[in-house]
Amino acid sequence: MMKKLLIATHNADKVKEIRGILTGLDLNLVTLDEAGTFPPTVEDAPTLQGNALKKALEAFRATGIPAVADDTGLEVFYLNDAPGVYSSRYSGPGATYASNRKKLLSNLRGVPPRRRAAQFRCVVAFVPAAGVHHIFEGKCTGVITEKESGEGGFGYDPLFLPDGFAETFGEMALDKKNTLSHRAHAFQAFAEFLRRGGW
Ligand code: ITT
Repeated sequence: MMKKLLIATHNADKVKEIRGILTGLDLNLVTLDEAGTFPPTVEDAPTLQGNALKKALEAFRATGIPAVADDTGLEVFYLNDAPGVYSSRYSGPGATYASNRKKLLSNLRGVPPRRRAAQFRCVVAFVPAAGVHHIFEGKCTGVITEKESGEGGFGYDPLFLPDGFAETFGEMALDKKNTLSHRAHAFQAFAEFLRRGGW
């Protein structure tokens, strides 16, 4: 029988990417919305790993289904790695993708391209059973552009130019982002663990 795996995120953009990365694995993927209703995880851990694990654990406890979650942060070196673990709430209560991008651009106003280096870091936590967890990590380095380009992707994508490429994640086809992104690397490591019989 196909194994059931819960994708423990409320972010539909992430679900789309994770489904794309995990295609080809013999898994029955279910989303939080399909698994029932329970309170969202309060992401109050000080690290990406802490929040990823909290999301996966709470989803597993609420549903009994083996659960995987990711917590992702954009680390801008000029800003001492901010917004980092606060990426989703960077512009304060009621933050949106657009207001977060605006705040990032304003905090980098006048900073030249060579000092705009950044990386996305994605930590994946997998809870297959009570008392067991596994952690996987992926990153993608690049530069924060001076203006938004592209309508694709989500979050900070229109401002992130991955190293070695001429288009931002916002301009890039999803299939392509899914071969080189932080999330792709982290979930490919998870997929490799599954293929080797880790679960
Ligand atoms: P869940 O916790 O339900 O998974 P979330 O959107 O809150 O959803 P995170 O805490 O990991 O997820 O989000 C961090 C923020 O970082 C997210 O809201 C986006 O603004 C941004 N982000 C995450 N992954 C990204 C990506 O691949 N490209 C661009 N921005 C991304």
